[in-house]
Amino acid sequence: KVIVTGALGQIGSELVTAMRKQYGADNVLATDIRHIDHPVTQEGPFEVLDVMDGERMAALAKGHGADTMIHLAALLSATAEANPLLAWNLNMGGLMNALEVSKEQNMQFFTPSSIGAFGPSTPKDGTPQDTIQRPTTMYGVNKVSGELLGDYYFHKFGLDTRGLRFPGLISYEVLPGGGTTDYAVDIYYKAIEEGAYTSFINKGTYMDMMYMPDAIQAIIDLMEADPTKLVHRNSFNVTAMSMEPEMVAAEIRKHIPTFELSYHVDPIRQGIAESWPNSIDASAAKQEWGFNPTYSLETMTVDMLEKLKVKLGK
Ligand code: VAH
Repeated sequence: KVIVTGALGQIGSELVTAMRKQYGADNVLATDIRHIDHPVTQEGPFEVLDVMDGERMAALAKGHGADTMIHLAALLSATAEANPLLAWNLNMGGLMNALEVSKEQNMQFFTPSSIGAFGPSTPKDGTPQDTIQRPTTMYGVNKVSGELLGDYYFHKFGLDTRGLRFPGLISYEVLPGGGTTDYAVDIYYKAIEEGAYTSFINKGTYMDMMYMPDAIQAIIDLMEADPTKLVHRNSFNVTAMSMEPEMVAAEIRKHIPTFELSYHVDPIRQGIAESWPNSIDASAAKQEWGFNPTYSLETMTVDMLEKLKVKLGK
């Protein structure tokens, strides 16, 4: 039985649906800071939860009889950079509550890290699983702290904590909120809506990306992995592709030949992007629990454009 925080977010909205299909709807309690009409709130148990309220989190987990905590509620990189103190309090306060509740109720624990956990002094190409992590963003500080806390609760209390350093995630269900990699989602929406996109990330800026179905499968595969095989825990590098805006545009033009890409670089998010790796190495995830992404830039583009045409009624 699973409890999910941030269940209405970009990852949560799809993970809840997938887990309800796999484990039974009633076994997955979705929570988020507010209620909206959505399959996540309509197709299984849902409760309003502010992750800063540890008491209510503990009560909801206990009432549900949860044995697994999926903690997704957080502010993403650009939002965190604009509100660093709020980001520290929410990202770390929420995480500590989720770790403490999981420890008290002996739950298996998952929370995402990010390529944002790396910084300018990290090797940018083929970024190793174990390497220097001195991020220069508040989000990155949150993610490195989160990784260290996850390993601490594992070594100190035996809590079964596991995590993934996600690249930019691309999906058509729920928009990411306030991320740096969001250009790679926006570009597909605008390609359908306007046939053109003005990117806030500059050409030639490489970042790791992955299609959401692969991210969801990676969470489920990691959580079901044989713990005796895990050398690492918080958190595994995972990625499916390394790309920059021109590459996405070229792929879109195979379907919309007149698609135009222009640039209006946002110095804040460009700065964040340039502090992150170009391409990380996911071999530890592949070796320790069989990580195996299935979508490439080409097949992701076909699926994104197809699904968005329907979603946007074009
Ligand atoms: C962000 N989408 O842009 C998130 C993610 C690696 C990127 O952490 O902040």
